[in-house]
Amino acid sequence: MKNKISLIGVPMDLGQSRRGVDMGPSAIRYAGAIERLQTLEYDIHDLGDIPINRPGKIEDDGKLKNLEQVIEANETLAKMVDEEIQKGAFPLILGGDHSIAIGSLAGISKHYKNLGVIWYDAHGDLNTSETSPSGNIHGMPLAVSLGLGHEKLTNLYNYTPKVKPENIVIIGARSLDPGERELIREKGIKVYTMHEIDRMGMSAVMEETISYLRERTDGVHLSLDLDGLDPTEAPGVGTPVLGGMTYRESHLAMEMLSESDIITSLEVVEVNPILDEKNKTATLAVGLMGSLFGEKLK
Ligand code: B3U
Ligand code: MN
Ligand code: MN
Repeated sequence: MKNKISLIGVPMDLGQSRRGVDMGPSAIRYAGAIERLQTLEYDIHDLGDIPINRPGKIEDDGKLKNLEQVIEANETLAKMVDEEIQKGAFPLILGGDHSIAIGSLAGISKHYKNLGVIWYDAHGDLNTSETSPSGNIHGMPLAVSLGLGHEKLTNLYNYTPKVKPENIVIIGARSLDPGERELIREKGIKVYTMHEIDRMGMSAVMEETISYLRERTDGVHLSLDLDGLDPTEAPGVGTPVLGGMTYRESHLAMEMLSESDIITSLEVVEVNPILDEKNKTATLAVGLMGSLFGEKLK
């Protein structure tokens, strides 16, 4: 892993309907993210939070809620991420809701021929405005990155698609809408649902994931949605789904990724301090970052 890390906060809550996830970057910083990585001897630069054009009254209906604001924030994010990679830094993006993955991937993917993506999440985030049951853009970023959905989203940063379906691995899925299931089947996207994790164990799931991505990609973005974990351990998320990955399984996954050294960018999303218990979920997120960045090996 690169020694230089650029941290970018994205206080965005407009991609879904529960307020509070805009405070995610503060909560994760407050839980000691920077100190944790400094202890591991990384050279970490906190670039602060990007500005979000957040209206006083937030529109909460429609097919693509707050589309213009989501686009604007993601354009800013894409540009910053792109610049930091050009400077040779590892981008570490703190959300915010998962709609910010649209901007992260737009800034990252142009630096790779075959960017791999690990989507650690209870959800597939593979809806389009047509298939979405909610109109929430945080349920769409993976589809958008495949080039599916509203043209203003798919064409963000002036190119599409950002990722190829065969370069994606979804881990922890247990809440998939009908349109998402169809897309997974149609595109042959690799998914380890909770069923596979229970049957195979996390160790085998990660071994397969790592060797699969190592063969076909030249960089791997880890998109870490905290609702991938079980809500008993990560209660501070907007759309909790029972039966998720445990604290131990998640640390094991991060440690195996650390040993493999395949991860080239990271985003941590969906931490909602209002719904949390004493910053438990943000603290868990920082612990997972510690494991991913090599705590065990130091
Ligand atoms: N699939 C549903 C629910 C959802 C997606 N992502 C989250 N929730 N966090 C949707 O609204 O698209
Ligand atoms: Mn998600
Ligand atoms: Mn999710």
